[in-house]
Amino acid sequence: MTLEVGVLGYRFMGKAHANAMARLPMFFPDAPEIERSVLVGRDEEALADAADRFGFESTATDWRAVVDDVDAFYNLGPNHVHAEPSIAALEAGTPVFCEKPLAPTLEEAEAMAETAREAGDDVPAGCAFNYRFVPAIRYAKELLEAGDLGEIHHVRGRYLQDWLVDPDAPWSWRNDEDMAGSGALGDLGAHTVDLLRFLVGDDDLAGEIERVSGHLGTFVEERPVEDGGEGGDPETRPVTVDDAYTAQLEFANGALGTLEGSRFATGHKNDHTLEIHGSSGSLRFSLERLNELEVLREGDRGYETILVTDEDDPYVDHWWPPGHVLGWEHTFVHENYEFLSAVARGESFAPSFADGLTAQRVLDAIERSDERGEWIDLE
Ligand code: SOE
Repeated sequence: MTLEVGVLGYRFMGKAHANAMARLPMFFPDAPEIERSVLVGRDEEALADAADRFGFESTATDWRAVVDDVDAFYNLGPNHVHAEPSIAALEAGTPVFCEKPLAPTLEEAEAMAETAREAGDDVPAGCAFNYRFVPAIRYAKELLEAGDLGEIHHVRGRYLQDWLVDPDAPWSWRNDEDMAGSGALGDLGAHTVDLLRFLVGDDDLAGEIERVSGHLGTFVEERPVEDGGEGGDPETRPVTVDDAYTAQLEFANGALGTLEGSRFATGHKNDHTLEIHGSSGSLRFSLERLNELEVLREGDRGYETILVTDEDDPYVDHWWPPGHVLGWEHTFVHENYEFLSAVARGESFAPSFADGLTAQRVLDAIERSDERGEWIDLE
């Protein structure tokens, strides 16, 4: 059976997922057969152009006409359009793959996760945390699960970008609380929180995050609107989200965590780093060197850099011979392979909407902590 896929959104994430779908038959021959059936957006001209480039059969300007007509619905729009179409699709029994963060607000994320729960495990509802699908991250998880790092004491995650450090960088929906929910916290922090949960969240490692203390900052309060204010002063709009955040965490086993995310980290373009220290070892990962994992085992005097590109490393056998490195776009191929395979089998998929909600609870608590100036306990 060919799965018909409908996709809402044709910009950055639309392109990343469409590229992934196009790669599947060539590199993952056991993936289900799919048709890039319909691309959804509002601007008809831009949509038609994207559909043509991304290999979609048709276009639609209203997601309502699509959600119960396809075998899988991808919600890749801005955060404020995550909830309504995703809920409608799940209520129609259509599996959903939704970009992160799951929603702009905790209330919407709760409603989405509840609808996913009601739809049942045979209707997969996935939250597209693509960094779980980096081979080196999978390798790190294997080491952690095998107990190679021992008892986890410290967890550190930083996600640094710099695309807003210029005060004249244009305003976008990502600067607006109603549309985005939060700024660096939701956009970048969601990835970091999810990855740390993925790696050390099991009860026999650090467990879930139980307490947080957060601090949010906005450095530029308004930004020019692109192509706005013809003839006079440029039109500006207020920035109503954080430009950067920091947080401290306490995990169920007592491990301490520190997080940081910024759009103002001059010189850092997409720099996501994790460090974990356990009683018998440590590991380090950097997205800028995503084919590598640095591991230090008990007794070592320094980190060993492991090139995670062997044919028995996670996902690598689908691509090139050992040592022929992979990139950021491959993470989307891997997550699409897993999600669409779950759809074809009618089985659950992880990261799920429940995972998206758990990350959102942490982010929400970080924000509340900042507002109240106190630590917040998670239930
Ligand atoms: C922009 O900050 C962005 O594209 C995020 O939205 C993505 O999730 C991240 O992977 C790269 O940066």
